Amino acid sequence: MNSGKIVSYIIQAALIMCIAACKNRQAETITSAGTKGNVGAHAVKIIKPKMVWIAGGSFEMGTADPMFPDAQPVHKVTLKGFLMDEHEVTNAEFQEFVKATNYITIAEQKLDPKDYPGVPAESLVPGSAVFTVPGHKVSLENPLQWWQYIAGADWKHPLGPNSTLSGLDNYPAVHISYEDAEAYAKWAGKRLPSEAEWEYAAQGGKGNQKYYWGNELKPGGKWVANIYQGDFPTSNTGDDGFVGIAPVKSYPANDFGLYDMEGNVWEWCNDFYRSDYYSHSPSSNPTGPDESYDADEPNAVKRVQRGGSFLCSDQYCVRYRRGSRGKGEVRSGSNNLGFRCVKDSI
Ligand SMILES: [Ca+2]
Repeated sequence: MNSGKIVSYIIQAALIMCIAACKNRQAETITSAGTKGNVGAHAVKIIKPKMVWIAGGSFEMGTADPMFPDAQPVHKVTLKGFLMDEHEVTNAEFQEFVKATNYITIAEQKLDPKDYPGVPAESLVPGSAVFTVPGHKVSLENPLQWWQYIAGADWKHPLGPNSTLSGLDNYPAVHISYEDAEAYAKWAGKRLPSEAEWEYAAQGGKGNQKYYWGNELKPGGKWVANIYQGDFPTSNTGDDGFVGIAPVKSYPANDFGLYDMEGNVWEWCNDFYRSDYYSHSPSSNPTGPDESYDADEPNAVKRVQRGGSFLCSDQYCVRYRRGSRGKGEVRSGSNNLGFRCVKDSI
């Protein structure tokens, strides 16, 4: 189960059932990297946005791995070239957008009573889903044991109302819904990637490998992505250097010069999600189906998410592996969900 489903599930189940608890309570460089900036009350060295040119070409999209039936059949896709952010949009970058536009994210907005019949309006408090380590060993069947709807959790308060962005300027912005990511992209003169663009970029020219970086989990004995080590969800060893989210560019770039295409945080794509799309996807510059459909939640409008997060491992959520797909309701977020942008040309 990925973040979007988690959130809508949580809102529909946990929020309604446990609303009282919630009441009390988140190639081609366009600009150069490493300039100084001032965010909030502290001066920091901010990694400025940089895009790389992804030359057009053809690739095999999807995976034959039986664990991912919605990523089948594997099919050839040809794409035009495009520019892509070299890393996920950071808190510092998102803050520039909010300062310029006074944008209020979905997680900061009051929930619409029409979407939650039977729940008192005063109980529909803004918030978002936060991964919370259970105090005891749990079954992996019920994500509500490690996902909590936290009132006051949003991009500025990633772990809840008492948390801040202090020291997190170069971390990916999280609790970002599709609508939030789309608004940022428009402001920045960019757009969200198609699912095909995202996968082509993530493959980095490597083709049919188990992971985007190759066939070995730890090439040369080193972790090359921020995922989860240990006994999920109670015991994260942080063997890869990070128990939670990592700053962008903490691991090596792929052969296209892109960082963290796998692990760290899920990334929104522009395509609507349908599990059967690959069976009839166009071979040239596909942009997704005309509408979404997920049999698990047929009434939810969902877009594609890709790449997995710091909570993925081979024990749970293996969707950091090459070709696997994710999905999320367009107004939902969580503290392992972010995005990056693309554009057609400078
Ligand atoms: Ca990790």
